[in-house]
Amino acid sequence: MLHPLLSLSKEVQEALDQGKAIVALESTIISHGMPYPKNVEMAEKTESIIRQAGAVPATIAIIDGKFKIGLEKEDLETLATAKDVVKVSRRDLAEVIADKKIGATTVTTTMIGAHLAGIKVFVTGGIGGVHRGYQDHMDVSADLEELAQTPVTVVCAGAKAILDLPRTLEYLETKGVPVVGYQTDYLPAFFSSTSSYKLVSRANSPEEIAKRMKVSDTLGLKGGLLVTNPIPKEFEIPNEEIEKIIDQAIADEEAAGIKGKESTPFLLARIVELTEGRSLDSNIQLVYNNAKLGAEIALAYQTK
Ligand code: PSU
Ligand code: MN
Repeated sequence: MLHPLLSLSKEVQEALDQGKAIVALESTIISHGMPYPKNVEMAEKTESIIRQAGAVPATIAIIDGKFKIGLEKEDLETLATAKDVVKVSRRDLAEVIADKKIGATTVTTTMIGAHLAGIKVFVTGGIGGVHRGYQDHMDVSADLEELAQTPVTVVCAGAKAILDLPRTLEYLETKGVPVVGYQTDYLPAFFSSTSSYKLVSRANSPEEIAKRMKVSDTLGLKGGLLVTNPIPKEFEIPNEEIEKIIDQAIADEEAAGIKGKESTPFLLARIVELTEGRSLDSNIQLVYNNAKLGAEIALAYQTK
């Protein structure tokens, strides 16, 4: 029986029926994470990379009072261009569905939707985390709590230095979330393929990750697994270079008095402006790289 608040595309429904590998994708990255028209190009190409790898993409959003799992081209265009798209985190979910507003799902709500639909793997660019200056404002993304309570594997390129990376790792440790370096021993830092923060977990193949997911299922552990996949070297922006830009973006944010859910979208947009689009190209490339790995993990999980 289909969940009353889910609406599945034909492609996703068939994939579920046939036990095919499926990869969930978020929509906040489209509506609040990148400018038009690169956002919609990125969304379409990410889906096609997942199909080419032999899995089925399922981009998720809130449309017409339901979790829509698997979007049409028009839905992507709407999310990429409409001005009234709500950024939906866990606390906003019931309201946006009840009021039939159009909502873009963050990492948190994409995990919730994927789990309701029975999808185990989700690909994004970067997760939210503990923001810098936490001791003053206590801004911690709900993404970290979701990773602690929803059993979906999230593939990302680590976290940006707009966040406090060591505190983010500590938080995830406390919450029991495995943070796996994909073919690396150090936390990838989004635009940069590495950082000085050592991880305690590494995997060298999609099969290894799929095996850990199965064990986690069998144990009945409630949280997800966070796979951190370094941006390919040719697209990275060196740490020293991006650090200055991030410091500037955070200073601009403080000057503008931006807080709460507006913070991450503001910083992402400001970094794109300050790098004259270079950060956007890196951001898009790391999503493509994650899409390929996510599809491989979903396939390995499905065949075990
Ligand atoms: N980090 C990025 N790009 C993004 C986001 C984070 O590099 O688009 C989005 C994701 O949807 C993530 C959300 O779940 O921002 C986190 O927002 P907040 O910090 O308000 O929890
Ligand atoms: Mn926040």
